[in-house]
Amino acid sequence: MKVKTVADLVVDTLRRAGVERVYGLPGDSLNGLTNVLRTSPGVEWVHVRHEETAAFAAAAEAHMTGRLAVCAGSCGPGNTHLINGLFDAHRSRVPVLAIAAQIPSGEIGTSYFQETHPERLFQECSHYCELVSSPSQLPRTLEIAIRAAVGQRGVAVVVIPGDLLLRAAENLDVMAPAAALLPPPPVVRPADAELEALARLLDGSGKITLLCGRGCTHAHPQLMQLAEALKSPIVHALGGKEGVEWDNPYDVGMTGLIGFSSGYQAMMDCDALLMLGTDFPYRQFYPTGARVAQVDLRPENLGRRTRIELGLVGDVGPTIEALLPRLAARTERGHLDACLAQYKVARAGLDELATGEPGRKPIHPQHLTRIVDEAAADDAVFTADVGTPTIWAARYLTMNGRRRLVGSWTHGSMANALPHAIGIQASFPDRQVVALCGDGGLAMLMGEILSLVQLRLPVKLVVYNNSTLGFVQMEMQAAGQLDWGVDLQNPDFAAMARAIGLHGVRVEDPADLEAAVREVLDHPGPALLDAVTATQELSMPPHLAAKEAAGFSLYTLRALLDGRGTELMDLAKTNLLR
Ligand SMILES: Cc1ncc(C[n+]2csc(CCOP(=O)(O)OP(=O)(O)O)c2C)c(N)n1
Ligand SMILES: [Mg+2]
Repeated sequence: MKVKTVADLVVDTLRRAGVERVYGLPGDSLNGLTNVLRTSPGVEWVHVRHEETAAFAAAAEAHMTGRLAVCAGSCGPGNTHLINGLFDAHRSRVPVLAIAAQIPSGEIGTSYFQETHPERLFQECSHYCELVSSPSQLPRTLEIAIRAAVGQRGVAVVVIPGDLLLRAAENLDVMAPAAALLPPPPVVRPADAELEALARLLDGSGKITLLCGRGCTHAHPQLMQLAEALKSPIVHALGGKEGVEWDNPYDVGMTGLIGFSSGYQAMMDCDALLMLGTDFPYRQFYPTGARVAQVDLRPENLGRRTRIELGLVGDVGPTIEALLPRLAARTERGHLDACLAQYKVARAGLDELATGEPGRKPIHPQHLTRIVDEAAADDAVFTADVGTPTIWAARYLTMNGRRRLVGSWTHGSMANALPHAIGIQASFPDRQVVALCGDGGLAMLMGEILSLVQLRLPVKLVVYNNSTLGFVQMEMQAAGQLDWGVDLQNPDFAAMARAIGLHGVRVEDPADLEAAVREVLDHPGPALLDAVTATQELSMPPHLAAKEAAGFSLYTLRALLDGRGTELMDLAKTNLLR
């Protein structure tokens, strides 16, 4: 009988944990593992071109399924490349296990070729991060890592020297059965006394607004009941969009730098703000005069963004269920109706921007996103690059409880859309996956377009080809600086895609936009839409602070002094003369 190696044991354990694929790139130190994956049924090796993609892909798979996803990198640079994607996974609180191969065990500490110390490097982006030094250590170390990633929802890293992977496995009798490997999520609700205190705070307050984040994802029905009982408008943070915005008669939009004025106003005009499953970070968008209560599963999140009067530890759904019977139902809906009316105005203003006139180039990104939204499948999965594609996704994609939206909302890393899409399409081969890519973001991990063809992943890439690092350009302008160092000299992305083996379409005229979008979305294989969009598109915060307004006039003055009148005309034409 074949002797079980440590690598066999790793793959066995992954299979027991329900893992179906490992994203990565091989290397000498990882060969023991890839060699087992080559022949083992049930766990697939997904070969990408950059390890950062492997980590992003695993993060997106974990986001979609809620289950453990796995990536792997070879020693030194191979696993160092994982780091940014692991930060994204960890900060998005999705369960990802990273297997970081290490140099030969006998060489550790000698400054050997490719030597790094992943057990130190990955500390900050993981709940658990350990070096395996002997075969007898492996079963428990790997199982602890899996439980940490799943139970605490985040990243765990197991560092294994390449030679160890090839050694005979020991200590197999300690291995946990499948049922004992994955900690099931508990039901967490606050104690009765705290629920009473929250009910008293709410009953004693006039206008109440709810701020909802990603912690509300599975609590849609309870949230509707709470908003009805309190007659409260619901504002959401970006992480809440997937789970909160759809089929929601209390929705008044988002707040924050990329939100709408109505979301901002609903927060500012309330007497009490109830934060539910959100760690929305921007302090300047919280009300100053309101009483604030917060419910979060993680105690460390309580009160760290704004001063709170009451903080409760609990899951949003069960907490609302336990709270509802303690609340006095209201009939007065003045605050809710005023916020809904403002939302209607804000929404109409945004919808007005999502249009284009035939023959009038360039295409507005809002128009592009609206058409993509209309043409995409009822259960499409969208990813959006950090940069302005995130803004357009937040404002123009319609969620419905079946569609999903994945992004780098917390870590805020560029270049996430394509690698996230790879993880989603690999794990959901039959769903339509649409990546909204910046031209800067796409270029950053552009090698992965090759993976779409090689792995036969029919991802649809929509490129917002605005020839600039647009979001940063806008930040510079808002700070009163001249935008500088943001220009992108781009190829014809559609021609490039065709050369690689994708279906590529370039569109410049709004008249051709809808047909182009449908052509790309309807294509059975991977496809890319190169949409030439406006370079100077403003996406102002919902409430332009005096500081930013002053910044803009300063920018205008500087640009004129710098002889950049044409660019200013473009900015005015794009944003004012529409
Ligand atoms: C890895 C990384 N580098 C830099 C940044 C800072 N940054 C945020 S958005 C952005 C520009 C994105 O440009 P592009 O992808 O072209 O999208 P656009 O905003 O133009 O639509 C930059 C440089 C970041 N968030 N992540
Ligand atoms: Mg750009």
